[in-house]
Amino acid sequence: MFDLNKCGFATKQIHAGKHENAAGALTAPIYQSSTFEFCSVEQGGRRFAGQENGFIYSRLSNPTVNVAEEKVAALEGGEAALGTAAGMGAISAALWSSVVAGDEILASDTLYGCTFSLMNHGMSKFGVSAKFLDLANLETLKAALSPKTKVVYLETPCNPTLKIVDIAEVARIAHEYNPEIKVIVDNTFATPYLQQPLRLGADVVVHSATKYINGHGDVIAGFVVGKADFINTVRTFGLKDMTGAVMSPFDAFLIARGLKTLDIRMERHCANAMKIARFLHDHPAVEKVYYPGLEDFEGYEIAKKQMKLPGGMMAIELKADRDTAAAALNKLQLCTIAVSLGDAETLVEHAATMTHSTYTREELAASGISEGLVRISVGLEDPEDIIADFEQAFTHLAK
Ligand code: 7XF
Repeated sequence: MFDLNKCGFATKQIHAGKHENAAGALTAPIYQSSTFEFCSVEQGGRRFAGQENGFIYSRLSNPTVNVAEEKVAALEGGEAALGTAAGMGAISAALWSSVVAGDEILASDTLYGCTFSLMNHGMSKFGVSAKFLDLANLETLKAALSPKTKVVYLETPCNPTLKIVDIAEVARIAHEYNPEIKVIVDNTFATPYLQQPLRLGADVVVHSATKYINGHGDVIAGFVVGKADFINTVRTFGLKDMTGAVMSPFDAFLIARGLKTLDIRMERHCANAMKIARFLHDHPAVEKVYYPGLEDFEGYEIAKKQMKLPGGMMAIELKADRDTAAAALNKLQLCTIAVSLGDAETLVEHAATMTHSTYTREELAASGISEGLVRISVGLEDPEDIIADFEQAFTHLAK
């Protein structure tokens, strides 16, 4: 038998999750079915009791969703993966499967707005406390670990400031303190092509598959990846009972399709982003560029160590007041003003009033998210055209 485990990334993204079907279709069919037939009452009982493998009901598992799950598990180097209806579904199912009232989550101080809100405003109502720390500072982490700590949670590069956290060091420090602590990494910005947190010592990876994993801006979805035991708990408790946020078979089909080109897309996103970051860095209208591929970016060295390439995401601050900056960005013609990221189209958004509007002004300041921060998801267009669009929009700053 051909051993897919020994194959390269491109082979895995195409061939993992092979599915046998009666017609011999190359592409796994969309099993748009909520329930599955049992050949007898006894068989149904055995499946519910976990004594026999097989499908039961699509809130538990579904053959098309399994294809996407197997691809993501193979690409992240995890034993198993679980597909969910959204990135937030993955994060909430993973967290509710990891903590109980009285526990504490130590989280990075810069996170996607709804992840921050889930911990800060949501889970806190149920007796789970969250402390937000600068995890780029390992001494801060050491000082904060306590017997109550059950999860250390981070994004790297983080949304929206691209802050880089040293995954291997955070995992080492957390596990030295208590091997039971789950280090959960949101790998949405990097994707498994650029960074594989499980291989660096993290326990769990979560994804918003809405972004690069699917890559075509037509799906909301997520994944949890990790050890088979944990994924089974998330599937049978966090997903089945706590959130019900299951991935739809059609979305799984689109994701399995999108994943076949993940490496090629990421190479192009990164190549485009590097060119655009250099252009913005040298542009007189730009105050600051946040991009892990620029030598003067704070996390540059660690990004180089743990990422294959610096990614397709960046943020900028303009040398202009907020209204003038907004008026100039409104002149963009090729780039689209929209949240989300990782699509073929270049997307530009204002973090403080959009993706991170769940943060108060004080919380934004504490997280290093400036009021003027503009986030750019560099698309797959010709980089010269993206640059020309920013160039023409910036001419409106002077007026
Ligand atoms: O539930 P979703 O699929 O939208 O994923 C939530 C999520 C989780 N982790 C990270 C790092 C994310 O960036 C997201 C979603 N972020 C979008 C954005 O920042 O543009 C959401 C648009 S409001």
